[in-house]
Amino acid sequence: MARSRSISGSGVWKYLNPAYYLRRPRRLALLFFLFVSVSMVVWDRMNLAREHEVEVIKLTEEVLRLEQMLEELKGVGDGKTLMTHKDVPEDPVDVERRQKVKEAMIHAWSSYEKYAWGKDELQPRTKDGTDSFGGLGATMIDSLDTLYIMGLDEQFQKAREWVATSLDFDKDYDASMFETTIRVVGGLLSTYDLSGDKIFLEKAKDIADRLLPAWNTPTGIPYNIINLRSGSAHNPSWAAGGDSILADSGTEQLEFIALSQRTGDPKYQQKVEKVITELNKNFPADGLLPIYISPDNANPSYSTITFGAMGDSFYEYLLKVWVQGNKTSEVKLYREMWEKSMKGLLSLIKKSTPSSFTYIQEKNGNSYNDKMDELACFAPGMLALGASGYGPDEEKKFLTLAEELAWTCYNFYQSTPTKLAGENYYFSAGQDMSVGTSWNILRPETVESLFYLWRLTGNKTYQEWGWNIFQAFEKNSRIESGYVGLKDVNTGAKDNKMQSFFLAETLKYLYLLFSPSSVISLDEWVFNTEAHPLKIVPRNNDQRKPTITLRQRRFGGEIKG
Ligand code: DMJ
Repeated sequence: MARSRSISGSGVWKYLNPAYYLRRPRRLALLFFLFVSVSMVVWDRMNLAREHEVEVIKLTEEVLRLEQMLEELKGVGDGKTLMTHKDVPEDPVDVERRQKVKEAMIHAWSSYEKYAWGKDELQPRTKDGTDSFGGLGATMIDSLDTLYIMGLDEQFQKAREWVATSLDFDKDYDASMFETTIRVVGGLLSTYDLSGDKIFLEKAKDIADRLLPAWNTPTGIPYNIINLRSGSAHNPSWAAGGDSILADSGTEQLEFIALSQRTGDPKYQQKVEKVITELNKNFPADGLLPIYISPDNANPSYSTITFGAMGDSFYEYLLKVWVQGNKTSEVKLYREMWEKSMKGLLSLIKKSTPSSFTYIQEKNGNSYNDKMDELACFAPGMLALGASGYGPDEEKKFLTLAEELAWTCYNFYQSTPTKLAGENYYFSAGQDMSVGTSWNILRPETVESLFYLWRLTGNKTYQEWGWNIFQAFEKNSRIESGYVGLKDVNTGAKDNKMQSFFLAETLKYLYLLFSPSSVISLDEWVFNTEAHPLKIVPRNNDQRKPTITLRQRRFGGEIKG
């Protein structure tokens, strides 16, 4: 026993002794071979396990995606297709801020309800209403989708009853076809898309039919004023040489294309698309058009080139029709024209001194003007929305430009004693920006851009900036009977108008700034220039049949993400 123990003991130890192998090279080689083989098997197994893990993750993601699709399909017909469901936990700060914005909407709406029901706009200080748009209930219609999105059910139902029983477009009134389209046609169509309630589509068709004769000009570029009863149309007397205004003539495409899609009648789409093909005939290489265009021969007349007043939404709609048309080859022309215009926009970009604020100049002939309207603060949002259609380098360049311009626009607010922006700004060497026209009429453009930048970059800074602007409105513009603009952002002196776009746009964009991205997802909706979201549906050139049918959504609280 003692002997065998010592043999087996020395047998184990000798294999662990390196000298044993040095004396036997063949065994050393065998050992090395064994080591390499085992290592390869282990390495191979580990790789396989890793590949499996990746595969499992991919499959889990796919299952989640399919589950989500199933959820959405289950919602078809009860209005739930209008939103995407995602169980993402919400930041409690966002929830609280969203509530505050909703409360602001309740205050604005109940003031309108109390003092100006059915009128176009509320005059909060005199506690009455005024018909600034011919008595079309502009604030009522502009507010419908905001009420709906915020889940203000009772208010929405009461407004719906007014639309069904009291809204009458048969008015001997010379209306702006631009304002009437973006507020009334846009507001009604958006509410139809959200609710599926046919009354809104019927009314949208009624007013659009009254506007249609405005396009009966030698070129198809519309007259900008039209009598809602007689259909007689003309241009405003103050416009140069009886010309049409660029923004007023090129900002009906989204609404009228949407109307053709929803009614199955191509006539609306044909009228507005003709304007773009006409303007494209002599479209300059830099894509910049002066603000006055002849409806007789489509020639631009010597006038300002601007991304501010009277130019702005023409450029916005070139991009948005491309988005509305699912970015397909059928709407390629719009994207091409927009990209040309963005080349032109780059040629107007300048930096201030000493603080290097990026701004967009205006141009007249060959001379540049260091002035930027607050209205042009829609441009950062437009650039952010359009950036993803470029290749990676251009995308980055335009997104960076959007962020720089948003910083400038935010500073339009921050640089005044009330922290509310004036109407326009001048830039001069060594002095950065100074306010020109110093009123603030509750405009939305900067918060609109902050909304897009927040959605598209996920950078919470934009929410903070939006929150600061909201607080400045609360502090300076809120009074017991609604919200007013300021006559002067330096002194805080108040005016007497609650603009309808404050409820349509400013409060809606602020509300969405603190809502999950799935609420009115940018993949499914496109906002018109008055912030009325229109559902993106397949573009159909054969429009004999309606391309979408929506049933009415049961009301039950705010639209959830
Ligand atoms: C709104 O009617 C629209 O946003 C339009 O495009 C520009 N003017 C106002 C808001 O400032």
